[in-house]
Formats: sequence, C-alpha cells, structure tokens
Amino acid sequence: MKVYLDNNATTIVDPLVFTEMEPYFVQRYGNPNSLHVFASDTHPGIKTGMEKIYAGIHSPREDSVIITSCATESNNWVLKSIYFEYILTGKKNHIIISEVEHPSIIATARFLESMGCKVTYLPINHEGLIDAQTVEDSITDKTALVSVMWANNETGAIFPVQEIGNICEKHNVLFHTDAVQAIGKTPVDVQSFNVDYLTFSAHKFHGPKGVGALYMKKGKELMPLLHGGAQMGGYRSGTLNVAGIVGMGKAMEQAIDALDFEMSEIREMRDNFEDELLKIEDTFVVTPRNKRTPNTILISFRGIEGESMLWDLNRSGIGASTGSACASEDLEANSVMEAIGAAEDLAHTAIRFSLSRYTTQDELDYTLNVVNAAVLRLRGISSSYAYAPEGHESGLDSHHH
Ligand code: C6P
Repeated sequence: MKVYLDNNATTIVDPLVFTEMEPYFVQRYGNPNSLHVFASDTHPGIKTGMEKIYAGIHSPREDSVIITSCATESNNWVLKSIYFEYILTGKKNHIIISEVEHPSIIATARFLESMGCKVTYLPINHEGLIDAQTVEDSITDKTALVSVMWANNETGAIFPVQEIGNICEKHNVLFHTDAVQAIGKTPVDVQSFNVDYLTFSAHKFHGPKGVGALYMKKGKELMPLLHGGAQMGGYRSGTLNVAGIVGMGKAMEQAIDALDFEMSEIREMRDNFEDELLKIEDTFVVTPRNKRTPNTILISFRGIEGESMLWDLNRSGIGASTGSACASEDLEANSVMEAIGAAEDLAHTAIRFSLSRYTTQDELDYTLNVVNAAVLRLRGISSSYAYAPEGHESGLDSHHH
C-alpha cells in the first residue's frame, strides 16, 4: 500500500484540473498577446481561470491578483517591494514577521536586514500560536509592514489574521499574509479581513506546481518584479502561463467546493487518527485541534528521531515528513518545536502528517499499524528513550524495554 500523508509539502493534481489544462499545451498554445486566432483561443480560459481565482479569495475586481511562479516568489517579491516602495523612499525602516514564517519570508527578511532594515521576529506561545497583542506591542512609527502567515505549514496553527489585520489598519501599517496553507482548509476572504497583500500557491491545493499568486488591495504599491512586455498590468512581464492559470483557477474552484468536506469529514478523520496516535505513550501534539487547519498533525514521539520514524514509514510505503519539506534535508530540529522552547531531544522527534481530501480511512488505519510497530521497534533500540528521565517521571515504562 502507498499512502501519501505529506499534503502540506505538495498535493496530487486533481484529475479535473489536469483535464482542463491539457488543451492549452498542443491545441490552444498561442501567445495571449498576439493578434490572431491562436491568441484569442486562449482568452476564454485565462478569463475563466482568473475569475475563479478572484472568487476563491473573495477579491473584488478592482484589486489585483498577479500570477507568479510560486509562493516563494510572491513572498520574496512583497517584502523586497515594501523595501523599495516604502522604506527606501520614506521614513519607515521596520518590518515585523513571526519567527515561524516559511524560509521564503525569513530569508528575505534577513536579506533586508543586511540592507539596513530593522526586523522584529514575533515569538509563538506554548501552543504554537501568535498572540495578536504582540503585533500591536511591536509596532512603532517606523513600522512599514507586518507579515504573518495565515496558517503554519508545520503545525497547521491558524494565526489570528483578522485581529492582526485590524491592528495594522488602526496603526496605518501594511499587512501581508502568506495564505499558502490556508486555501481550501479555512475560509479565506480578503474583504472581511484587512489584508493588503496575500500569497498562495496552486500546488498546495491540488493544482499544478510552478504557479502561485500575489494578491494586492487597490491603492497599494508594488514594485514591478519583471520589467518587459508589461503583462500582468506591468507588474510581472513575461508570456502568461496560460495552462497554469487555467489549472490554478480550476483547482481554486474545486478547493472552495470541497471546503466544507475538508472542515468536517477530513477534520473528523484527522481527529480520530490523532486520538489513536496519542494513545501511544509519551506522544505530544502542540497546537490544540480547534486552532489548527483540519488536515495537519505535528506529533512528537519521545525518544524517536523523526528521521528514523520517516525511514520506517517510507519502507512501508507511507510518505510523511519531519516538518517543512525544504528544511528536511538538513537534519536540524523542527523549527516550530524549537520556537516553543521544546527540549532539544523532543524537538528532533516531530513528525508531520498532513491529509487531503484524497486521504482514505483505510490509509489511516494502515498507517496507524505501521506507526505502532515503528514506535515499538525504534524505542526498543533507543538509548535516549530508555534512560529519559521524563519517561520515568510520568510512570511510563511498559513499552520501551
Ligand atoms: N511549504 C512544506 O513542506 P512554494 O513551493 O514556493 O510554492 O511554497 C513555499 C511555501 C510558502 N509558504 C508556506 C507557508 C509554505 O508552506 C510553503 C511550502 C512546503 O511545508 C515546502 S517547504
């Protein structure tokens, strides 16, 4: 059996998305900017795709959604753009981000620091959540931008973006949110939340890889990323990724259609699976379920290196991760576990299971059996677990000898 439980890293393309994209490779392949029928053949698909993308995040038509190549691009772009448009030319020099943003935000913020910007890294609390009050406390009259993700990729923690948006508006500070892990998992509405810029990426909601977007509210500024033929309103030149736009549009439509299912059925499957995992002694989950996206579990098995667990899972055909995919090759401790101040040994034991609407109960039952066997095997050979004082303190000693 092969089981894919790494949907926060990327997702299977919805077959309907693939079907809609297909004609745009060998039939309707014209450059949309040309002046002939090959070009105009592509226009309805682009229009419909864009309409679905706008509708999916409740963006009014007068706001902008600029298609990019991925969320990493959108995140880099918005931060560097704030630097060029608001910091270099004005009196402000400060941005605020959380310490658990994706590397595409953190590394860009560090780059801006090297250019002379001040950056505040907001801490998360013991539940892995951001307290909106810390945002307000960090804002000064020099603050240009707050960038806090909508949902965390490792824990699934949903951050208080509505409150943060209101705080930013009150203090006249721009607000960007990385909504990569939110689309299709929790309602995303740029009108009822005070969001100035928002990032998302098609491959996280059953769309194709290589297509992302940056939303911008009307009246805000953005430095053109790619100067050239003035596509995408002049913000990002380059021949449009027609199939990508068609695919992201269809994927967005499907994700919105499936949102209720995700928030009820998938949540229930996740919760039951988590209940079973937590029956294994010395296991920990950081963020409370009702404050998480419906598909994510970040769980620690004391005494078991995350990488060893992945190895056992992989041998049985199960794909999971120790945290974000892009940080998993360096064998460092899980960044969220570190940020909440977990002990070093526990920070290395985290495993992320992320479900999707394609996950089945059979797959989870099978995974649970494999996890149970792996815990027995790995704790049996784990010197750190056998001698861990915490394990003895909690009176738990039946499984690891
Ligand atoms: N997170 C994970 O395993 P791209 O690939 O550029 O479209 O998306 C980057 C990105 C940005 N923001 C968040 C919150 C993300 O989760 C990701 C991708 C993957 O968690 C790969 S590191």
